[in-house]
Amino acid sequence: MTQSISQPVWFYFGNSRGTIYDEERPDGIGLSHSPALFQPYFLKPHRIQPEDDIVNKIICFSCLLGFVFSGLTVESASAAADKKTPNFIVIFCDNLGYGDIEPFGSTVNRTPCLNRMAREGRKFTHFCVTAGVCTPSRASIITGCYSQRVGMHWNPRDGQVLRPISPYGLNPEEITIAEVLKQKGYKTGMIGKWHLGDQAPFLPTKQGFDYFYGIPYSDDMTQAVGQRLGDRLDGKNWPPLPVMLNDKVIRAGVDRNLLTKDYTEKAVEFIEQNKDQPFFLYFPQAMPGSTSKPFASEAFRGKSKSGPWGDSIEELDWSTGQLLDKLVELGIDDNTLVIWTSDNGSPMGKDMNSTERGTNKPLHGRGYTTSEGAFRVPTIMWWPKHVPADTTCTEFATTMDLLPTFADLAGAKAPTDRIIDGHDIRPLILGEKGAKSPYKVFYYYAMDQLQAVRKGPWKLFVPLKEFSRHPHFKKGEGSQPLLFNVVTDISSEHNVAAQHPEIVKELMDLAEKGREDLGDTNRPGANQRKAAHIDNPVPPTLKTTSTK
Ligand SMILES: [Ca+2]
Repeated sequence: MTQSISQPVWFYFGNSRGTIYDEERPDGIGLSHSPALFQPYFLKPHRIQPEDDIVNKIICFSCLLGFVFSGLTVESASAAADKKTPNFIVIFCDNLGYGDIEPFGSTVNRTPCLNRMAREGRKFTHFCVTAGVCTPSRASIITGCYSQRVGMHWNPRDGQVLRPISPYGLNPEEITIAEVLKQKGYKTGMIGKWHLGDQAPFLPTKQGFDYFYGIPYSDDMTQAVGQRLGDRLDGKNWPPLPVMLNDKVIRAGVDRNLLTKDYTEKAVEFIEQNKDQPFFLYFPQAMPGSTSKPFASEAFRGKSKSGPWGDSIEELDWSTGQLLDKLVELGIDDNTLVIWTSDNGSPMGKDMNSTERGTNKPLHGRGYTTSEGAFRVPTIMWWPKHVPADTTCTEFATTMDLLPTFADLAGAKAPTDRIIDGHDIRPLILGEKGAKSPYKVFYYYAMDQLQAVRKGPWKLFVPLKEFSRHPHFKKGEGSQPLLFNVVTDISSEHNVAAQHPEIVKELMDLAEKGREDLGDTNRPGANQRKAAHIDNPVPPTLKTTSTK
């Protein structure tokens, strides 16, 4: 006999010390609470001076690779690069839910290009991100680590996602996918939403990217929102949305309706320019994003069956088609692995049956939580003649796996001087017979709080005395252990904790190991690293970035 768990109804815009951010609700709960109230554990930030950055990087790479990392070395590596070394394109949508596209069951949004991508490629149905929100999820995909590992899960100024003019950023000492691939002479580009630090030492160009075009944070963090915040979060100094080219702001303010179109044109250009050498394009799209009414260009606006949310998704679909078509046209399609996924599940509307703010169905729960709907993201991999066409991988894998997998495919070395949480999932991507998930355990954190653990098909929500947000319990009531078989019970409806005490115990023990390693509320983990911090952050504007 199983106990049925109902979906709690709660207000979906904010949480107590998080940053669920919506431009229409600048007074969202997340912005009004002092983080100090919760006394969370926070690592003392590593302070760096901007000019130390390059030195740090050189030291770091020298240790790792055993040679001095210089322009000349990269040049030689490039010349020697094996022509067969694959290109990598990672398309990372924002807040797009599991059920928002046709290959994963949408019946409202038309996604012909993604249908084609799935038909010619491989769907991953148990592919997870490491956080229900932007910044920590992005820290993981780029470093191959839990955000708690690299200190990007929370900070006392911003909460769980960075806001403009934050003194915090991904530590330049962390090694990103771009830096790993630079070992092999890859040309590395990033187009879109960064959200791992808007200050000069934290920009993509300081994390291994040769080229950056986009906005250093979320496009919903506009000057108008900042004005409404006033002194809070330095809101009154938030600049017009800074569109950056490499280290410089080149436009102050942007028509957000044109973001997908603009980013797509830049991505196609990047592919054309680098077609004759191995390249890595990290393409974090801005849409559908954190606003209740996402943006789309005129060709898509008002055209879908699910309002602005659907319009933006249909334009993202078009965008993907443009890239795939370009690869085919240039004859490099069978030498390019394209991965399409999302940074976390959709927030969903007040009415969980509506698709007006996306849907994670048939998975349980909203984005911004530790639900399956927040963590499991619709993922398609495409690499003609390599990734088996029209197949599905049901094994568990995560965004943390991209770094070690790309390193392996490129013949580069993943870092060995530090813990990397991801695994090489090449056998899963290539559809090798009998390939299994390399994960012995996976942890679901909400900021610094461990809420759930997965092993095999089992996901256990550990009991908690208090929490700021929970996908199955209301705030203030505490939580009981819940055990779901997330493979057979796709909607997490049947708590079978009472039937499987031995599995509950095993997962509770694994939870404790996770806490020792990655920490928990008011408890540091033994193997956490630090975010970086600078003392005097400045708004990124045309003026502040015009001179060095
Ligand atoms: Ca997001």
